[in-house]
Amino acid sequence: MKETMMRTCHNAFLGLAALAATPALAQHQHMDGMAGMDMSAPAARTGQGRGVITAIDLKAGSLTIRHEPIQALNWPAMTMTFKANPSALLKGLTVGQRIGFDVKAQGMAAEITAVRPL
Ligand SMILES: [Cu+2]
Repeated sequence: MKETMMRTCHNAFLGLAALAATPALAQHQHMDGMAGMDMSAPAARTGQGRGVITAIDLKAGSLTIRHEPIQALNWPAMTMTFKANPSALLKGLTVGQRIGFDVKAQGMAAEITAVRPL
């Protein structure tokens, strides 16, 4: 019992301490639906991913990718929408295309900063 409580406290502390570098999974999964939530501003982190484009929104300058796990960001595989920065990255891309990409994540916002056709 004591051990369980210790572990719980320890994990909670680690979770808080790691927020800047490694947002909790739930935070990432809520990225699309809780954009208005006020989070403290963690440092931007970057990673590289691979996945298949499932939607492109030229008007919004965004694309949706069914991506593989991104270890550098501690993200599991999922489908999510990214802002393309710059939006010109979307030029020439097609739905169903498999790409490699660079992503910059800061709090609830995630941007694609580079795209490489695979
Ligand atoms: Cu994701």
